[in-house]
Amino acid sequence: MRHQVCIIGAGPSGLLLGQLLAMAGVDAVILEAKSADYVLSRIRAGVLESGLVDLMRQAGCAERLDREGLVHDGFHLAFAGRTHRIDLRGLSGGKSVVVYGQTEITRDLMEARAALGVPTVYEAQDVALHDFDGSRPRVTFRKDGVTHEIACDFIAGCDGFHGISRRSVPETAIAQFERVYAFGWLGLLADVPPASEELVYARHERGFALASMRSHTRSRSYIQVPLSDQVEDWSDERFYDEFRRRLPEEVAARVVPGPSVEKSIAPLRSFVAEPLRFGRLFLAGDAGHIVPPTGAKGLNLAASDVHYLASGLIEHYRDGSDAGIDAYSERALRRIWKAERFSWWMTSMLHLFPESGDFVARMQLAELDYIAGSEAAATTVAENYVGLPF
Ligand code: FAS
Ligand code: PHB
Repeated sequence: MRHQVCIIGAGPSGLLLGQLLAMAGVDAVILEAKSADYVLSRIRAGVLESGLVDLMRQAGCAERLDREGLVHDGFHLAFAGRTHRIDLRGLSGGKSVVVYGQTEITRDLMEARAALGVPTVYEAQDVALHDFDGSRPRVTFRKDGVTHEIACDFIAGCDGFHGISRRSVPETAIAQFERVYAFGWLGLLADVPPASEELVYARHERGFALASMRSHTRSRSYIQVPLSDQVEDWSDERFYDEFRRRLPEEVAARVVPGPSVEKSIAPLRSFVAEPLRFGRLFLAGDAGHIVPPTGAKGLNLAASDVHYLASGLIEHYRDGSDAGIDAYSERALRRIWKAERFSWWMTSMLHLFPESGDFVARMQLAELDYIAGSEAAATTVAENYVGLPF
């Protein structure tokens, strides 16, 4: 088989890249290790920057998003018995975010790809990347016991943090920057109304909590838990009791407990690989970087990577220019590092770090009090949360 581009991974990065390339007439195949149903079963992000919304519109996949997505003009910070609203629209010059589950983004992109009839191989096993440091890269994989080979011009590694693409790069050719946090987020999805119209990020002496949602009838709730905890340690009842204790009273009073549709613990990590290009191989999305979800940046960073990479590849085939692909890594990393900073800063400010002592706890409260009392400080929160320009 031969394709112009071989994309590894059918998560949001791979699917969005595939859609943008297909619409520009670039021939790309996607190889995905899991089944489509398995990919759709993963509950991940929930807040979209306007940049991602615009890309979905550009990809012709935003009809349901525009109909069902919830536009949010602000969110709340709760700390020390107080609640302060960050006026996103007012402080960012009119921008907002859209609440719409990553699962729905993935579903919309999968359906659009199927409608175009362009190739996706699900349950592709033992994907291996070859000769991407030369001019004739290849990808091999096994499907139903048969080994296949794809010759291509470029490989897009969109296979997430645990994928094969980044691991195929020689260790001497890549620098990796990482911070692992000593806690995770226990997330619970339930078909009950959210406790607040807008998201509430709560810093509490017992630990962080986030009241989020997927719609007016489906809530998404999180609490910080030690990495030693297992999801089996947390019954729905125990979760809701702890969740309420960490929220402001007026919000806690509106928590409607309901049976968990999904419940899981996600570890928190900051991670960046440099560079993001190795000859004919490009890394995009979680394959190249990870952020703690506190800043709602993970999925949105994948979108800006894909924007830069798709533009560069289309320019290569349409205009015969390699300026875009040559600039991809540096251009993507500049935006990645700023999102890493914001996500690390929000995580450092809102979570319990018992090992860091009382001084850090006081610094967190001072930071939050400063944001609540300074338009300049709140503006930096707002402009990062809605997403810095592409
Ligand atoms: P993904 O990991 O989504 O997709 C990679 C795809 O590649 C997967 O389908 C995988 O099966 C496939 N793959 C892996 N190895 C392969 C191989 N060898 N061959 C072929 N295919 C392979 N972000 C937020 O903004 N907010 C959140 O609340 C949030 N919560 C998260 C919770 C968890 C548990 C995780 C892991 C991430 C979370 N994120 C969150 C970040 C998440 O949304 C990612 O940013 C987003 O999924 C990135 O999309 P992709 O880059 O496509 O990677
Ligand atoms: C979510 O709804 O899953 C969500 C929202 C905001 C975040 C993280 C997760 O910062």
